[in-house]
Amino acid sequence: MFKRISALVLAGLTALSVTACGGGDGTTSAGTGGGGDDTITMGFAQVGAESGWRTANTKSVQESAKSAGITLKFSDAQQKQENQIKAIRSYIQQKVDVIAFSPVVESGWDPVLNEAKNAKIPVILTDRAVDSKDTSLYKTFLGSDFVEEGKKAGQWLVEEYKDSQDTVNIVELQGTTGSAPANDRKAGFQEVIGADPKFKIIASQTGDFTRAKGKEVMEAFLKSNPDIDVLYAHNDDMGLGAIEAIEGAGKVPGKDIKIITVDAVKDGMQALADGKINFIVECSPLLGPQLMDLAKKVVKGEEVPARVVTEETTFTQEQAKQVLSSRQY
Ligand code: GZL
Repeated sequence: MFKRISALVLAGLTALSVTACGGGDGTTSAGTGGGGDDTITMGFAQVGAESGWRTANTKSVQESAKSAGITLKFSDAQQKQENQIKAIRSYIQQKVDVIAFSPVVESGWDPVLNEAKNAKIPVILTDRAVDSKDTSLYKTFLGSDFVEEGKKAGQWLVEEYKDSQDTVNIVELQGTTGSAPANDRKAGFQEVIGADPKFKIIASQTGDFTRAKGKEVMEAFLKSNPDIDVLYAHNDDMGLGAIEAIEGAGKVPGKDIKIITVDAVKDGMQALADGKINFIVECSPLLGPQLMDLAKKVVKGEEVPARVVTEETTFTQEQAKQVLSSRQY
C-alpha cells in the first residue's frame, strides 16, 4: 500500500509563549553568531557518517543552510556522544544564534542543554529525540515517528504471512544501542507482531546502523540459527551487510530469508528492486529545508510546534522499480 501521510505539524503540547529566542524571560538572544548583525549562525552537531541515510542528511542540512543564507558550523561526532557534547559546548562558547543536533543516544543531554539554555541559545532537535523530562531544553523536535516505522514493518510481515500457520523465525538487526530509532523501531515492530504467537524473534542484536557490523552480526545469526525465515533490519545499511552474509552462506536473500529494512536510501531501493529486500519503510533524511525554516522562526523568537513529523511512506519491490530513477538519495 503506497501510503503517504501528510506532514504532521503537531501543535506544541505546552503553549510556547512568544519570547525573545532562547531567553524565555523577554531578553534577546545572546547569540551574536559571528555572522554579522543579521546573518544567523547555526551550530550543527551531526551523529557521524555511519550510513547512506546520514550522508544524505548531512548533504540536506549543508545545502539548505547555504540556500537559506544561514552560516553553518558543522561537526561530525563519529557516533560518540562525548564528541557531540564537546561540539555543543564549543558552539555555546562561539555564541552561535541557534544549535541543532541529532542526539546519537536518547539519554545524558540535560547538563549541556541547560548550559545552552543558560547562554540563551535555542536548541532544535533534528532526526532523533532525547529522553529529557525538561522539554524547555529545546524548542522543537523535527524528525520521523520511529514507532510508526516499526509498526509499518510489522504490518507488512503480518500481511505477508496471513495465510500461514507455521512459526515464523525472525532475526533483528537493531540500530545503535540507546538511540531513539533503535528503541522505537523495535517497540513498534514488536507491538504489531506480538499479537500473533507464530511470529518469534529468535535473535536480536545491534549492528550499530553500519553495513560492516550488520554483515558480522548476520553471519553469527546464520551460524547459530539454521532456520531463519525473516530479517528485520533497523536500516538499509545493516540489511545490505546482512545480504552479503546470507549470500556467503549460500542462501538467497529475499527468498530463503525475507528482508525488511528502514530508510529507503538508493542502495536499499536498488536491492529492493532486485528482489534481495522484500519491503522498505521510508525514513526521509531530507530534513534540511524544514530545519532552516524552524531555525529562522526560533531565532526571531516566533512560536514553533513542539513536534514536527516528517513525511514518510513505504515501498514494495514493484514500487521500487517504478521510483528508483527519481530518488534524490
Ligand atoms: C533515522 C536515523 C537513522 C537511520 C540510519 O532517523 O537516525 O540513523 O535510520 C542512521 O540509517 O544511521
